[in-house]
Amino acid sequence: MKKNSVCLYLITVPLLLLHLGTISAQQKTNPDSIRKKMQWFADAKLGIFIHWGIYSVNGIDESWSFHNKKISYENYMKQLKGFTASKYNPQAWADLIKESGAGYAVITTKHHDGVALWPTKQHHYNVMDNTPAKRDVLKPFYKALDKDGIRRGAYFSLIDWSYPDYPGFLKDSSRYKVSDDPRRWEKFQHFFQAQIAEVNQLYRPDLWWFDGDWEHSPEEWQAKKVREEILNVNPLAIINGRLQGYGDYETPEQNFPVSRPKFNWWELCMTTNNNWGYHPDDTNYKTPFEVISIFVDVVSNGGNLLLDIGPKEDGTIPPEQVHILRELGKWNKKNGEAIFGKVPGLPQGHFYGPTTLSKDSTILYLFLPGQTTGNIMVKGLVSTIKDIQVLGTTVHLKPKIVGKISWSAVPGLVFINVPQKYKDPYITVLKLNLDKPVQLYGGHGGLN
Ligand code: FHN
Repeated sequence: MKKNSVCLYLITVPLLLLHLGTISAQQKTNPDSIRKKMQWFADAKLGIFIHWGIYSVNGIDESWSFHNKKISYENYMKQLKGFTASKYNPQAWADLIKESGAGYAVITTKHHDGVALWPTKQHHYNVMDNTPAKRDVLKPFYKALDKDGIRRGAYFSLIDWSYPDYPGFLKDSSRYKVSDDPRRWEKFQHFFQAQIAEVNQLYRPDLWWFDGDWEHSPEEWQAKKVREEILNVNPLAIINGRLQGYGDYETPEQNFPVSRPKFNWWELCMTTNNNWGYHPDDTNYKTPFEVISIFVDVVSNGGNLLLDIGPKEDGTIPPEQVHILRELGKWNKKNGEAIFGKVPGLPQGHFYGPTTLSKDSTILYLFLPGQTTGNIMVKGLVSTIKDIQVLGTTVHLKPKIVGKISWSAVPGLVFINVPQKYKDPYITVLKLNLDKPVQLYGGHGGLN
């Protein structure tokens, strides 16, 4: 018998961190300098995104509908007269978000159409002065989030297609070029930065979610200064990666990464149907099962999910969206132990499905894709399994180790039989307690 050393790799948290690379959005931000403030975000895993604005009056594309000339600008702005917030119940919103299991919420303080949801002093459209809502709709929402212990996020569009000194307007026409009229651009710089300062002073968001940075360079946005001024007011504020290199984390949108992103922190923002804002003609809703599957996959790959809802102009949330959030919440209540405060799981190849680990990597969670029951298999698990529990139940299962050769250090295959009757209506989770931090065999088989 030849005694070869086996190819083992320990999955530990520090090792995972070593694998993380630098990325565009964090080029200017040293990951070590922000690691501490990012912890709540990394542990939260789920956020709820809210696109609420005058576009919900007609139920059309947020801002893009006039930019892309599906409606004239004049007719788009007529929606100001229909934004009532007449049934708005910010505490009910916060409670629903809490029920979903989310740890943070991000609301559109202002979209590309320039209409602010707070009473801006910058002489520009806002729901207090220009709509029948006639009030600051952000303040009571942030207060309700505070009450429920949910972190407060502020989406802020850098683009403002309504502001007379902003160059961009319609898809085929703009007002001017920055290089032709730098003074005019300076006016816009003062304006948008003053609005950011207002939001910062009024609500002190835990998280800034910028959007639209693609229209101008870091220098034109004065991105470094914008970051510094936010952090001067709240040094712990987190800034998303849409500030031309001055953000803290990456924000893939709608399209899901297949291989594990090498980002320090990332968040997939995704709609519940096909649109961000309220769109009654869009009935293409993801099912709770699809949303939970995507959520689990994101978390197992080290990311967060920012799941969007689009309330109506009166402040009610479409029932389909309420349903998705409630089902997600039910699942999280039962299975959330495998999600919140956990770290990405096994590298690909060990298990046909998503996995997560406890921070000390002595607990491995397996998510059974679809409603898989029957025999599942784990490959290359060197660590000994002390216990297997069907999460959210008192059921414990025994593994069967298959194909272990007594004199080889290569581990056998682990088979676990999961009876049909224990399956979760969405995704079943198995909790494997290991004898020590997880150790894996990553070789090519054979004798070593
Ligand atoms: O243009 C916007 C869009 O309307 C929506 O707000 C999304 C949300 O991430 N962001 C922009 C496109 O990237």
